[in-house]
Amino acid sequence: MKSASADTLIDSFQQAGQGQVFRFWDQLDDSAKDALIEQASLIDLSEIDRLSNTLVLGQGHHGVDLTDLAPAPFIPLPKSGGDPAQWQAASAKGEEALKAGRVAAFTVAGGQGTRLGYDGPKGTYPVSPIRKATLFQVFAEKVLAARIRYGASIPWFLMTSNLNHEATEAFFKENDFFGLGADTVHFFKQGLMPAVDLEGKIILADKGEIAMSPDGHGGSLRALVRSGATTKMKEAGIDIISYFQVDNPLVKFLDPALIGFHIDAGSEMSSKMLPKAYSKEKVGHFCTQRGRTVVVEYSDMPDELTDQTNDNGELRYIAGSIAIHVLDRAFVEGMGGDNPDAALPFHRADKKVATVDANGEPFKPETPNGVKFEMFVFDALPFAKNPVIIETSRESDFAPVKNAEGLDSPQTCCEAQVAEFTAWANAAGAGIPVDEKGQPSFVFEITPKFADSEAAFIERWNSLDPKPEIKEGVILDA
Ligand code: UD2
Repeated sequence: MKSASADTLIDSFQQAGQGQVFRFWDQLDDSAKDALIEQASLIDLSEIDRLSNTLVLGQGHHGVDLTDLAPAPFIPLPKSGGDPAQWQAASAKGEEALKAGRVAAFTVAGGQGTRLGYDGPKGTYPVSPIRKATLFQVFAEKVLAARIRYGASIPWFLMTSNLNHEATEAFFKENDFFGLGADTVHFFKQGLMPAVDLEGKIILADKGEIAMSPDGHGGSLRALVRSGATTKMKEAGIDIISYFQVDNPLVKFLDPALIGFHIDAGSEMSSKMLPKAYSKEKVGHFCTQRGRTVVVEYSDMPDELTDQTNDNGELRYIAGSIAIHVLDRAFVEGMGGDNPDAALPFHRADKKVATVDANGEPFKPETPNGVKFEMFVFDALPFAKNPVIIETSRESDFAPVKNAEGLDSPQTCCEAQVAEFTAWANAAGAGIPVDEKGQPSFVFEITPKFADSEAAFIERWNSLDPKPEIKEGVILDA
């Protein structure tokens, strides 16, 4: 027997034209019925209706507004003409905030990592050149290094999803939280959205299961609030959140310069940019639009804009977003609450969604049969007061692992790490010969516990007597 509330719920799905969700109801046992009702109760039918009408059945370039775009201004690095004194002052201000314990680290790690073809939470992927330390371990060691440098507790928040939450927590437990202390690492799950077919009908993954998937990294704003993470931060005196993605071991999060520029400008959300390596690089584009800062994702940016050049032949839309931000906690509280005027838009992603056929038999499509809805965190920028964008350099901030081979692969990521370690060692006078790409003829590793920046390396190196020989297989650790 169905309970009255199940009846009402099924009825509301039928009224909304989504009755197909309960197509196999009579074939389900009681526990499968309960599970389906629980899943269905999480769905906001009016939201799905609105998204289907606009993004699935509606016209337009995936709903992205491309009018009145211009390239966004940014603060250049000293090497690109920025003012060294301004950068120094910003770093000093950021260091003060870090020492005062105002900053938390925050990783979005809810994605599926499908392109890499790795079956497990992406953070558990081994990336470092010799130790094969995982992404999570590298980040943990960077958090530890920052704690020591700034003498602050610096908690670390990680957003997972129903796809990897348990496995992520278990991995940290197995590794004794990499020495961070279990009570200083906080995990919470992001929200889910149902996939719909090309007619806007919610898809069943199985007879009694709706095809649900994570709601995009923009869902982190809601999830930070709903999980109580922002409350925890407030209680700990934290007002700045250092946001980064799980796939990039080079990332300088807790970056004093970014934090300092952010504070100085009275900004609510600030970001790092990289000059795009080539016009079609798969990064978002920082733009302005009617006085606001926006990011237009590469897939939404038309060729005539990505390829446009200035008189000097440089790409006009040069500023690429590499998904490194700092956000004010109070801003996140405002964006992640229930205020409909501060809600992130959803984007459409066409995907192959495994489902069941009319007889309830599993069906794996060969072409995209469904649409997933995702929010992007950079869509918070137009809501933010005084957003600041600062330049960073690829060699010291960006070498993501996204694909199994080729660009942004484990191999390119490993090379980038070795090139950075070599640059640090050579800045300290190690004299390692390199090729034109900055690669030495051998592979070695510097752990974040030994040094996490050029300045830290030089200090550490100068304190060593005798100095170790840097050669194939060497690991400079702790
Ligand atoms: C992202 C940016 C792109 C550029 C690039 C840099 C978007 C849409 N694009 O591209 O502009 O900055 O990164 O590397 O952001 N995630 C979640 N939950 C989700 C979906 C994703 O936590 O529901 C996390 C995921 O675990 C990863 C990050 O968000 O840490 C990026 O996700 P992605 O791999 O889908 O982004 P990508 O490479 O398309």
